[in-house]
Amino acid sequence: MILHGGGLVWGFEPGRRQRSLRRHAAAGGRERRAGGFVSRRQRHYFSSPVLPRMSRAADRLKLVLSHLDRSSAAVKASSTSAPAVSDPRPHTLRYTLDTPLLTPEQRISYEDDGYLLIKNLVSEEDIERFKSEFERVCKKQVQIPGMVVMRDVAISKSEFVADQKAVSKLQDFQEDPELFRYCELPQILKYVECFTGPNIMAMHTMLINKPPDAGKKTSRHPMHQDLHYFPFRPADRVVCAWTAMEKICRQNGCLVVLPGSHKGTLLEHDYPEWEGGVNKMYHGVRNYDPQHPRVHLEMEKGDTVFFHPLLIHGSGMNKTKGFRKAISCHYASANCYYIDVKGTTQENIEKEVKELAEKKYGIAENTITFEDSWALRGRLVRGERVSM
Ligand SMILES: O=C(O)CCC(=O)C(=O)O
Repeated sequence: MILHGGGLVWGFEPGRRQRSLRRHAAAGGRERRAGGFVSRRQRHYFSSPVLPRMSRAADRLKLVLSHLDRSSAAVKASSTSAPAVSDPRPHTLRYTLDTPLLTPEQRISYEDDGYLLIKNLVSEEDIERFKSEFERVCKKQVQIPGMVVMRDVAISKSEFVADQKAVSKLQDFQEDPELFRYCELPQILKYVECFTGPNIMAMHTMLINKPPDAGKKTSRHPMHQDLHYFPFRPADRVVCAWTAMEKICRQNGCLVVLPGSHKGTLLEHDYPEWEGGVNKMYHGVRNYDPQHPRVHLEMEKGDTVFFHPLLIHGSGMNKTKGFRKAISCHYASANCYYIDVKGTTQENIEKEVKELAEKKYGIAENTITFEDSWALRGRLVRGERVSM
């Protein structure tokens, strides 16, 4: 799209594009989902491998949309609240795929910022069911093979009660049919597909029960990139879905993201040197720009954020007396491939994961690889298990 002589003109079919944008605006974005807004030609435009002037075009499209008369509900429902980090270089649309679901604004938002927040995606009823199952696990009424029940470093050393209040996270719930329903929710998968493509593996599952901070700031999650934990690529075909199980705000420790950081590389991670201690496996990114703009993702129950595995993110301290719950799954395209992390910044996490897996499965040293530990956990949720 080129702003030309004060008017809005696309590189092709200018008049049609202009009318189309206005129609879209008048319909508050809904027309897009019916397939009417993005024509086949426009879809082709968005999927072209090289899009010169894309950065400028993206900014201009945002500007135009923000000036058109759109209903505020549509804006809230379709986009993120993050300010875009603008990249002056021309670049390709590489992080999102050509599917009919995402609006142009949503695609551009994910491309620029590395995350996309969708309001009200998971129902109250489903969330209550996940909460009930979480309680059953905490009370040991169900035992799930392979599931890791983690405790906050401050709480596990105290005299804290032995029910769900002692549990800060469930990890690897892929064998729990009730919790795993989250990973198979069609409304989640239809978004996931926009990043992974049609063959989808659920690779990593978590239910996070961030406890009230016991005064040592250990309820914080250090800033990190999830790719640090994953020996599979390409990173752009991996995405996390993270759903708020209640209202999540700065007080109870919402997610904090550095928009645009997904465009960087995987950085070195290690345990942060926190006075009060740090939770097991909570590695933090070593060197990132402390001046990089931050966005606190305040979310309502059922809201879901999808984010790229290179996006630098973490979560704050829970300063309330309640537990802050969220459920998440990392998905990867089943066409991804495993890499050898020897000689890379991921060696430290490989070592730790292998040791943990050996302990968990009661097996001898060096009988399980980093790759095995993921291949064992991964479950196909849609399409065909090609290479994962
Ligand atoms: O839910 C949170 O507090 C942060 C979770 C997170 O970033 C992670 O486990 O990778």
